[in-house]
Amino acid sequence: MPRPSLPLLFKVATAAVTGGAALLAFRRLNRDEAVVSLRREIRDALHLLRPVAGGAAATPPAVLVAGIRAHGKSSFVNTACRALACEAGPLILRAETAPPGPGSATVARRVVRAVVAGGQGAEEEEEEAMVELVDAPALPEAGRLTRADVEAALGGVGGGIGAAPAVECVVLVLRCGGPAKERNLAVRKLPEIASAIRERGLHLVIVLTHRKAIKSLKEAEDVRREVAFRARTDCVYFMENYISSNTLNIRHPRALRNEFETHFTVLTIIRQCIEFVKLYRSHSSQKTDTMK
Ligand SMILES: Nc1nc2c(ncn2[C@@H]2O[C@H](COP(=O)(O)OP(=O)(O)O)[C@@H](O)[C@H]2O)c(=O)[nH]1
Ligand SMILES: [Mg+2]
Repeated sequence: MPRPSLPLLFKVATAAVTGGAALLAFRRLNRDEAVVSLRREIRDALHLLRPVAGGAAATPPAVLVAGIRAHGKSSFVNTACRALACEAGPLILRAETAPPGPGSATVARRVVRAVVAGGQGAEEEEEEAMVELVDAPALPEAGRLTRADVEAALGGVGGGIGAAPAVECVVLVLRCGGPAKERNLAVRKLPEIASAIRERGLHLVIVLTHRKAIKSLKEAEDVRREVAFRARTDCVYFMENYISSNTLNIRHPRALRNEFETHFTVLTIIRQCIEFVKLYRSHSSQKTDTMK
């Protein structure tokens, strides 16, 4: 049998490389489009959100980001801000984070306004859309955590100049990496935490950070099932936050690469929160109507 000539082999190899590159470019385009359309959906949902009972039309939804110290609450806030604002380049911290160890960077309740970037090439002047993320001081360690701590974290009714807004939805941040004993202890507290949140008429979303620490699909499914069962919710997401140590460079801050998984997950979580806020507002206004 005659051996294929070298130019033919070269042509086949070039065609294979070009085909592979085209497939990769197509996949990247599809992913970019998915993120852009999710962000557009968030903007539309925010514009359609009904006002707080008796409030101004433009009140942004207030989402409490709660959880135990060093589980990634502030990092979640920073990740959400980056994805909503469609930022590239170095990671900008809106909420201060601290490396693992004693002491937390978040000592006071802080409201971070996450602005949603406008549509690409949108000609007309669009109203600004934003979500208020409340970065709360940490809940005590799982072993000492009580229902009263959760109730205190949810705060009062809000209002007043400079006061944190009243919470309308809760994102509960839980680290899925790290010592399994610590995680199991926190997971066992979930029924108590979830019921304190629900008693306030609030919905909750659970975010399992440090996703890359989960080694197998089976482990992920086991953790997800356990968390969903204990907290009685299917709103459970795995996420790898953007963190500043990934941009460490001895000469200058390095640009952080945006990841499709992180962007898409955090935007999905925010979209879900807006839906829960919508439910919460319509329920509160029904209650106000029946009391009249
Ligand atoms: N690898 C990894 N590190 C994370 C993640 N989220 C947070 N961290 C790191 O965990 C530490 C504590 O995070 P921080 O957001 O300050 O926790 P907080 O106390 O709950 O607000 C910081 O060093 C972060 O860089 C994550 O998803 N993956
Ligand atoms: Mg913090």
